[in-house]
Amino acid sequence: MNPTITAFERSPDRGRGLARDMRVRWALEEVGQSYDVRHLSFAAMKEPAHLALHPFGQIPTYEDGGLALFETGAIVFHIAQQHAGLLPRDANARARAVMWMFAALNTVEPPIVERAMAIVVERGEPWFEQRLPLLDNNARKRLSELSRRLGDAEWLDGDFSAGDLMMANVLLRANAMGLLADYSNLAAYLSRNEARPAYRRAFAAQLAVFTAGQAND
Ligand code: GTB
Repeated sequence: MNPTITAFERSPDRGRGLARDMRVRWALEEVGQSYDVRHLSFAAMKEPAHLALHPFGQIPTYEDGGLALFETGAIVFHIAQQHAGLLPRDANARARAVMWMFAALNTVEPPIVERAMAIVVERGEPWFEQRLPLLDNNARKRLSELSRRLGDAEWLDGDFSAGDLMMANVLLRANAMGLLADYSNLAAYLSRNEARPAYRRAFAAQLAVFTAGQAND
């Protein structure tokens, strides 16, 4: 039986791959695991059946046999532990790849998402113009620190790993706001990730859902 993930029935990102099911799809594609997708409306995400799986009423979730998970960090880590290809065998290299997964989720993603959400939610508010430079600074600070560390390396630490997968997925959101324009190595790093066949398959799969939804309108 394939694992089943949940994703937006109609993603607000219009198929740009910014919703977080993308990172789970990509991980599954990297390890060659086929999967099924249950598409949910916003209303269905708040109903008891989904809340039993995800206490915060969000996507994605992951179900495989008797296991149900939410939180993309936990899901991608689980996939990476179950299959070869996303975490190095060497124990120290493996710990560093996991460190980069946490860095993506805990350190780099928050200021990027905070800026993105403010633009959507606070744009009409009187404080928005004053707050934006602060949010901008916070996001750019992290990006410049990451840029400095990456330098001209191909991947964050040795070979491609789940750390790169998670970091690149976070950078997608930064790139969608034009924030990578000042960091050519991060832009090139993101392009390298996007060129991976597994990424392209995952991207095409989520885009197809959006396109099919439009055709049914
Ligand atoms: N920490 C959780 C994880 O990593 O799994 C966060 C999950 C999450 O934020 N899920 C979002 C969700 O379900 C979808 S991905 N939101 C509905 C809700 O909370 O009610 C976030 C997202 C949404 C839209 C865009 N976009 O339009 O560009 C980008 C990202």
